[in-house]
Amino acid sequence: QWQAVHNGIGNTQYSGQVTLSTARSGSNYTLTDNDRGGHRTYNLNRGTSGTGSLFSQSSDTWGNGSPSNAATAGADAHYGAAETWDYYKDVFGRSGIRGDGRGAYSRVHYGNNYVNAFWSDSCFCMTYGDGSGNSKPLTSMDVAAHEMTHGLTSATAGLIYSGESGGLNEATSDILATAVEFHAANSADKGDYLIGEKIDIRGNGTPLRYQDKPSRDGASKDNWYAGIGNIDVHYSSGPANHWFYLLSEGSGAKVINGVSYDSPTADGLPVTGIGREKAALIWYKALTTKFTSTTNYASARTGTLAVAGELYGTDSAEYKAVADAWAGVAVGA
Ligand code: ASN
Ligand code: ZN
Ligand code: CA
Repeated sequence: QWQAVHNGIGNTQYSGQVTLSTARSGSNYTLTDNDRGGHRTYNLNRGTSGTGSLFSQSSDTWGNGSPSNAATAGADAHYGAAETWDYYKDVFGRSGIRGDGRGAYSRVHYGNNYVNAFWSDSCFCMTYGDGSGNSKPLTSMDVAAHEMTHGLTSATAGLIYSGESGGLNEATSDILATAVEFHAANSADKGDYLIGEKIDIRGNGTPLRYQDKPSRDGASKDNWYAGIGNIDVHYSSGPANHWFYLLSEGSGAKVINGVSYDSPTADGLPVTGIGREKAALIWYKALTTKFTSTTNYASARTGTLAVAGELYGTDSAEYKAVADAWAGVAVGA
């Protein structure tokens, strides 16, 4: 059924003032995005089951930038879902997480002081806690894109969430989270190679993860080693995140959007970057055409090299950079 799309205004906590696609229902507006498969955003109001209530109000201006206003987290989540949809569509020609034109839905204000966010295949939805003190909801754009990308991985390669495939599953979510953030070109949330830099999950202002040198978080691994499959998937993601940074930007020190990076290589040899767009495209095509549920680091190398060969040729600079970046994270031939 056809419903006119309205341009609401979102006053988000993390991404400034943004445009939100909304719909009209009787005398109210709702957070329903009919530009993007009917994606809806719901308020759990600290509940932990069901959908709570669809955000609905007489004004089409949502939130005020403060977490004490319930619609603020709704605006952030609705925005993050829209930017992720647009990135998949604009860059990969993919219509939604499952490629079928259908929007997922978001639930915010899950539980009390809940410091996490998660994707669920069974509800085809993502869920966000309000964070510590219910004041740092986990609704930043990169976290939204990370969670939605778990849905994409599940619908495609199906990388099992343990062992090396689990690390690759986590890295896929971080890689596309970064790609979405840069693509959005939001002046209040500029692109970076950091994950969760807005949500202050550690309480000291540092991000959750770093892609230039994953060990900056104190736990993630920069390079592959035998046995990396035995650590938490959020740490075994390190080498693939590091590979993505090296392939995008190259090795060495660099400042991007005011953030300083320094990416060393495992073999001490330099890597020349090919740009983030090509790096993300290679990963996406490998995810959707080469990877399977049991892909490990060695087969991720093989799969991404095969994609680079198909896209750019085996004599190309891109093919060489993919190989060099894997060598740079100690994944060899
Ligand atoms: N936020 C976490 C993640 O997406 C939830 C989990 O551990 N699955 O990785
Ligand atoms: Zn994850
Ligand atoms: Ca980020």
